[in-house]
Parts: sequence; structure tokens; C-alpha cells
Amino acid sequence: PPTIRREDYRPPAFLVEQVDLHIALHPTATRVRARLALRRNPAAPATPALELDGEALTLLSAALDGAPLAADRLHHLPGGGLRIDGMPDSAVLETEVEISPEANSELSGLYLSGGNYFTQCEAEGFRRITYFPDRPDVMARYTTTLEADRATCPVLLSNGNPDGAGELPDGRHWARWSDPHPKPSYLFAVVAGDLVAVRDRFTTRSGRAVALAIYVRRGDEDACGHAMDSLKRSMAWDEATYGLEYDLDVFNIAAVSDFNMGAMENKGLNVFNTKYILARPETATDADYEGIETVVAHEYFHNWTGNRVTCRDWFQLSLKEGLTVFRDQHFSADQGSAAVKRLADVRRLRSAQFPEDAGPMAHPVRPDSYVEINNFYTATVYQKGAEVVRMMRALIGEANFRRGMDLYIARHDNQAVTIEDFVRAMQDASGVDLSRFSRWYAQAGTPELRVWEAFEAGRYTLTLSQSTPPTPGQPDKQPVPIPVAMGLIGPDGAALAEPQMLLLEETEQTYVFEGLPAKPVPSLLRGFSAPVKLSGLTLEQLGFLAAHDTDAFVRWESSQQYATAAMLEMVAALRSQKPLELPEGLAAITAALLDRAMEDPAFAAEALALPSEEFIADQMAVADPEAIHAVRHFLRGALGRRFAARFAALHGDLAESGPYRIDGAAIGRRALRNAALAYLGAAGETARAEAQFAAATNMTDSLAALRVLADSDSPAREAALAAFHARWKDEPLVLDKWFMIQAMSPRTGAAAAEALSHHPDFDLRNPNRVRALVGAFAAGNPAAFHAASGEGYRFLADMVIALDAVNTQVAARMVSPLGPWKRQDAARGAMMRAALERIAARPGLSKGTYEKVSKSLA
Ligand code: B3K
Ligand code: ZN
Repeated sequence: PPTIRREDYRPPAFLVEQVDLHIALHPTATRVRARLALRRNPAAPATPALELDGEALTLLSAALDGAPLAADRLHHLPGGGLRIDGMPDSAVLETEVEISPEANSELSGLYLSGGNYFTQCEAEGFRRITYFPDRPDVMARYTTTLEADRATCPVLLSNGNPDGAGELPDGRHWARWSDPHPKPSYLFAVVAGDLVAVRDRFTTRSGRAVALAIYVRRGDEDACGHAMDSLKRSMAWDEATYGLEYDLDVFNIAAVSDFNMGAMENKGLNVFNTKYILARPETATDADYEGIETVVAHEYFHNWTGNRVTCRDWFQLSLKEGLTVFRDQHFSADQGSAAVKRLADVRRLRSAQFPEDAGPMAHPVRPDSYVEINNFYTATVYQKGAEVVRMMRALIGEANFRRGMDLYIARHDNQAVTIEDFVRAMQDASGVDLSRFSRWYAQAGTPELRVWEAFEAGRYTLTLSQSTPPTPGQPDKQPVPIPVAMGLIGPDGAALAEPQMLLLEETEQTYVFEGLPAKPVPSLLRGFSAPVKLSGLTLEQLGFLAAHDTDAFVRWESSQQYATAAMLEMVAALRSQKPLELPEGLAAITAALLDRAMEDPAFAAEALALPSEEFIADQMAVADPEAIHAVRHFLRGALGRRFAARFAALHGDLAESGPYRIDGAAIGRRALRNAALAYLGAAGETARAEAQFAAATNMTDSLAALRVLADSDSPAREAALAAFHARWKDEPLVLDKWFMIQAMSPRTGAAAAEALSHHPDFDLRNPNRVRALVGAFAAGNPAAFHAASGEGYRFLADMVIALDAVNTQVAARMVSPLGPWKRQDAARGAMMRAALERIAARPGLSKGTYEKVSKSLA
């Protein structure tokens, strides 16, 4: 399959001014009539031919300016597209195609889910609906007329504002939608079927009344409150923070249980995975509630960062995704504890993006090439992209950043632009030269930051150096500007200097602080001011910072780094057959955390969690999954036993009375209480978990207890899993949790995971179910996935092969855990390669899966 390169970008030969669609819905034979008003693009070299993308379409008719196109002017292209020769400078093209939503298991284009119609067009799904120049720099105005059977499809939705509806013969009806804002084809959407609406209203600050609706399946109406509330808060936040108002009369959301990702920001008609809409206390965890708030906000914020100002080409994906993740993180931080939200974001960045940046798929935030664009909706484009925007704000200051956003939108409204355009707006608004900063977009790999210090006669010298390891295609790296938010702390814990922002621009720089009464401990990267790996502090300094820093992030980070160092030492000890012991330094840090736990329960819960097995593996030249698992398991048990009385007290004291609430304080208390429960479980005390499981009235507590039981060898394990299944077998989102708990339990070996894939409730066609079993097992159960027998690898390869025939996007995503085979020992590495090679050898493999597999093998 061909590689697409950023440097090969050419403007489109033809622009589309107006699109009028007529879609007659039918499960196996939907008819799509498209009328495109085309105009030659003055900015492109003149070509006589018009090329249109198309995929899985059956062409029924084509006419240009009212006359049927002769066969010698109309050519079918190899990938499924069309070429029309002898094009005038402007013309109206009318086509009619037939498509089968029922046959669409790819979930890209128009498909059926539970008898209802949904679309997903980003990145390249619109070409599966009609022939079109399916690229984001072709922005057009759309009207969409939908026609369907009234009894089975009472609801007919598309983008924009409603623009008429009526009856048709034979029990059919129609509805027209018209979207006044020009948009790229990837934002097109249709939803139709037997859905019910939960309605609300929002009035923008300039007085526009917006009708809000969330469409769900009958019976789910009571589970939309949190999503609706999150939507209204997002709308108000974007007005208050960026002066950005909503721009249509309606804002519709539709929820679907078969969806390739979290949600989609289609103009005026967001389509959501049910996972990010539906929540009741009995069925959704606190993490689910937080996920809903974040994703609803994210998709809403895209209305300006993505939709009104969109991407010129898919290499610019982070222009909308990095910026919009930055905005949703900022929003969520404003809703509760900003410090705790930051820890969660950093944890996620480090568990998903750092490994990606160190593996075979490493790519810059703005990639230079791809085979399948869907493989580039990555943690690098999203999460690292957000970090880059965050650093830019730190460099130019908040006020300038806001001015830069205003300028960016004023300059580029209704345009398809590049990351350079965004950086230029920030530079012009702030007067700060950001040319070097742009390297963050161009270079892959996580920079490593090292610290050296010297102290003499009141003079403290801090030297920082940076280097970025080589990544595929980028052997040599240049230094990047790294903002280092810092402070100096005296031996008594008091600040010795004003907090400040150092900017490390060169490979190495030295900073001098004069007149200090004593040697300070440096508190560096406060708030995680840059996405880098920091090293060079001693264990003693880390312990000190964990106890004394005023910055919550550095306190958390220092305890994590301390635990990491301790765990790495223990892994080494275990490998040389030494007995394991609880490191007293770590016990002391834990004791101090427990002393202060009630001051900020949410923070304490985050800080009490040991670094993940994946994170520890990432710190080793050659990972040892068994040893890492054994060490972490030992440590959790040892800490649980050492502090059993305190964990038991916390668990008792934090018991909830009164109604379930989902504010930050209540979530924090449940998190700490369940962290205590987990430590008790690790110490072999499962009676509390059994009692909690039996009595729980909310899913957070129920699932936390089930997890403890599932990870234990308690006789109650099987009964609890069976009871959970029996109770929730008709709630797909809860059943996903049942699969996930087992997939991630160290007690589930590869054979048990494989057996779960034969469970009648497992469904290869449902992406949520696949992620809950296959994704969770491969990415979240390293000891079982990396079993020395190779069964884990074989299971994943079998699943990828089976999935590739059903849904290539989901299949390609599942390849990732097989990528870092170079980080495993020779025997495991060879088995991982063999699994990749077996996938690669499959005839007819999709280009997306092929790209992941071949890059992993390289
Ligand atoms: N923009 C979509 C992601 C589309 C993924 C296509 N494979 C959701 C989001 O980032 O908001
Ligand atoms: Zn997004």
C-alpha cells in the first residue's frame, strides 16, 4: 500500500461550494443522490480531470450539468474512486449510488447498530457514502434530505438546523437539514431510527436559544443527566474562557453502542459511544462519570477548534486534537481539583504516550508520513499534542495565549489550516519567537532531562541537560525549548527562592542562585511543565520532596520516582535470588501519606498507587514481566500488612452515608476508601471486599470490591464474578466491565482470556467488548500477556487476524502491544516477532493492520 507524505501535499483541483444529499435509507440498499456544485480551484494547477474518492459504492448514475456522463469520460479508479475527464471550470455533478449499511461491520461510513442508522466519517468514511473529494481542505455547505420508513425510523437527524419534514406514500417520511457553516466532509453525519430524545435548552451569552437533545434507545432516558449537565457547563465555559459561542439553533447528540472510538464531533450532531453518555450510579463508576464530562466537553469544544477552523490535511491532526485535548483538560481542571486532574493526565501520558514514543510506531506530533491515517489517532497526536500547547501557553503567558487564540480564530474562521498557522498566531499575538519551539511538533521521542548541582558559600548552581533518543527515521535530535517550572526548598521545608520558570533551550545550561543560607533541594518540573523524563535526583532528595514540596505534582512525582527506584532495585534483587523486603524508605513515605490522607483524599489515592508494571518495564533496558509483577505484588501485600490497621480505619471512616454524589470531594473519598480496600485485599484480607461487594449501591464500590476478589485466591472469587454476570447480563456497558476485570486480573492467564473470547457474550463486532477483553488483556495484564509460554502473544495474534476481517480499524489498534518486542528478552522477543509475522503473512490483510505490523517488525 502507498505511503502518503506531508511534503506531497497539493491543493485540491476542484472545490465544492454546495452539497445537496438525498438519502433514502434501507438496511441493505440505501440510495444516496448527491448534487455537487463544483468550481475549479484558482490556487491549484489546472487539470482537465476531476478525481473523486469512493469506496464500497455501487454507482447507479452520473450526470454533469444535467446530461448523463458518457462512458469515455467516466473512469473507475483502482481504490474505488472515480475520474471524470473534460471538466469545465464549474459544473454541477449529480450521482446516485447504492450502499449496504447492514454489510458495514467496519463502522466507517453509514452502518446499522441495533437496527438504527449511524455514520462515522472521520477520517475517510464519507467516501463510503458518496463520491466526493474526501479531504478536509474541501469545505462545503450541505443540505441533507433523509427518507425512511416512519414506523422503524421515526427520528431523522443530520448536521445543521432542521429545514422541513413531511409524509410520503407507503408509510415513509422525510426530513431536511441544512447546515449554514461550510465544513469538511469528515464532519458529515446522519442518525436515524427508533431513538428517544432527552431535551434541554441553553441560551448563549448573545441571546441565541439553542435546543439541546441527547438521543438514546428507549429505556436509557434516565441515564443522560450527567452528559447533559456536562454539555451545558462546557458551553458556558467556552464562552467565559475563550469568548466562543455556539453557532446553530440545535445541538444534538446521539449515543450508539457500536462505535470505533469515544465520540465524534460532527457539526451540530455529535455521535457518541454509549460509554461516554449513559451513567447511573448503579451502573457507572466515578471514572465513567469523569470520562463523560471530559468527552462531552472535548467534542463540544471541537465546534471551534476543529470544525469552524479545521485541518488542511491529516498530518495537521494535532492542530485540532492536541488543542482540543488541552481545552478539555483545562475545563475539567476548572470543574474540581486542578492538581489531582493534572496527576491523572500525567499518569495517562506516561502510560500510553511515553511507551509509544519509545516504540516502533514513534512519530512526531505532526507526522511526516502515513499509510493509514486511522493509525495516527494516537496518544502522541492527542496527549503529547496537548502538552505542547500547554508549554506554549507557559512560554508566552496566559493573557498572550488568549490573544493568540482570538487571533487564530479571527484569521482562520472557515478555513482549513496548518499547525504553522496556529503557532504563527501565538507568535504574532505574543511577540515571542516560537520558531525553535516548533521542533516539538517535528521531533518524535521523549526528551530526557538530567540535573547536576553544586553548592558552595551560599551559591547554588543547577545544571540541566537534555537529549532526545533516536526514533524510527529520526536518528539525530536537536534540543527543544523545555520550560522547567521550579522552586528551591530549604532543609526545614521552607521555600528559599521565588518559584520561577527556567527555559532550557540548549543541550546544557547552568543556572546560578546566590545568597542561600543552606543547600536547597530543587523542586523541578512543577505541575509537569514539560513532557520529559527527569533524572539525577537522589533517593534522599525524592523522599524529602515527597514530604515537603508545596507543589502537589512534585510531591506525587517524587513518591512515584522513589517507588520506581525501589522497585527496580527489588527486581534486580529477585533476579539474583535474594529475598524481597519492604524498603523502609518507601514505608516511611507511605506512612507520611497516610498521616495526611484525609487532607486531600483524592490526592492521597493517587499517591498511594504504586507505579504500574508497564511503567517499571519502561525504565528497564530489557523488561522482566514476571519479576516486575512479583515485586509489585509483594510490595502491595507488604504495604497492606504493614499498614493494615490504618487501611482498615480509613475504609471504615470513609464509609458513605447519605445519597450518592459525584462531586470531586465524594469521588476523592471513594477513591481513597477503595485504595485502602485494595491494599487490604493485597494483604489477603478479602472479607471487607466481600461485604462491600454484597452491600454496594453504586458501581464504583461494587467494581472496586469485585476487582479485589477477582485478583485474590479467595473462595468468593468465582461466586462474585458469577453474581455480577447474572445481575448485569443485559447491560452491555456493565458486562464490558465484567470482561475487563477478568482480562486484567493477574489470576487470568492467557488460556483463561482465550476462553473468555468464546463466551457467548463476547462479540467481535462490538468494539467496546473487544477493547474490554482483548485490549485490556494485552495492554493491562503484562504478566499474563508476556507469559513465557507465548500463549498471550498467540491469543492476541489470533484475535487481530479474526478482527481484521470484521473491523480493520479496531484490528490495527490491537497490534500495538506486540510492537515493543525489542524491550523483551530474546525468547519473548522471538515469539512476539513470530506472532507479528503470522499476522503479516495473512492474505488480504488490511492496509492499516499491515502498516502497524510491518512497522513493528522493522
Ligand atoms: N475526532 C474523533 C476521532 C475520529 C477517529 C477516526 N478514526 C474524536 C475526537 O477526537 O474528538
Ligand atoms: Zn478530538
